[in-house]
Amino acid sequence: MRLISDLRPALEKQQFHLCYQPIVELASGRICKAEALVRWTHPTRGVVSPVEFIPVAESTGMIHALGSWVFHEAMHQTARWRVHRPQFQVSVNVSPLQFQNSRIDLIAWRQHLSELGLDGHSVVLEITEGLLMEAGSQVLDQMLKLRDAGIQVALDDFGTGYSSLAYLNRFDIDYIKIDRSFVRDLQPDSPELALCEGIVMMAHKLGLKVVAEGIETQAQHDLLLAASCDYGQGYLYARPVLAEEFDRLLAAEA
Ligand code: G
Ligand code: G
Ligand code: MN
Ligand code: NA
Repeated sequence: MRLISDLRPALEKQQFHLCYQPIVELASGRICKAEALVRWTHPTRGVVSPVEFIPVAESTGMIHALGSWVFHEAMHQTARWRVHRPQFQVSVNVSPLQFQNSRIDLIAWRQHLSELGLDGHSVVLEITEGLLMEAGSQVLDQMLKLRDAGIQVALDDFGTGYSSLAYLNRFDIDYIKIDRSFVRDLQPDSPELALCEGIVMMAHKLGLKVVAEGIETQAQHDLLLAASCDYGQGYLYARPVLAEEFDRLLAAEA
């Protein structure tokens, strides 16, 4: 497949960029965080989804360089947004492979944060259950070091993997992101609502905050707010947008 050979020089050729999707506080409706989502503009195919190229980047080992680039780029933006909103957080997705063999260059990441005048709380790393499932001592060790730097962790796509509940206890996690498959079918008295309510109740008892993903309708927003869910993300508020467009979203509510 051509993607493999085209992906290799893509970083150098500056073919990647980030989009940001707002995460709103459900109670106030205000944007308080953003999720960074990487995009690749292929010279002939146009914008390629990360669903297609992240697995390629993982299998070729390029995910390490790409992951570092995403982190640096996202933190650069975060520093800009925190000038006006000191509590603003940006979350970045990390591949499980970045944790294996201690491949995340924590020293470089911490140095970059301090150069930008950012504390660790500026960033949330979104990880999937797959990482925790296979977690050996190296993964745990990296997670502890990240947390020492103040970096927070969100469990992404929650509810789609196996035995999620055990991980909540074993790992130091700050946020749960309820997978959008639960949000899609939310109705009053639906099993999905019961699940969301249960997840929120459990999370709060464990001291975690909850983000619901894929909110597309006001009815879904209202049900999640009534279920005491903390934050929401989805097309109802905004699609993932370029940083300049995100600036306008922030300015519009200021
Ligand atoms: O952006 P989009 O909505 O198409 O995202 C599709 C998938 O790609 C999501 O599961 C998301 O977590 C993943 N993804 C987006 N950006 C990144 C990234 O920078 N690194 C990794 N590892 N995954 C990403
Ligand atoms: O796996 P992860 O949660 O990182 O994936 C984020 C993905 O969800 C991105 O591809 C983003 O474009 C997509 N997304 C964000 N909001 C919505 C939404 O309201 N509906 C749907 N169907 N997808 C969404
Ligand atoms: Mn995510
Ligand atoms: Na998700």
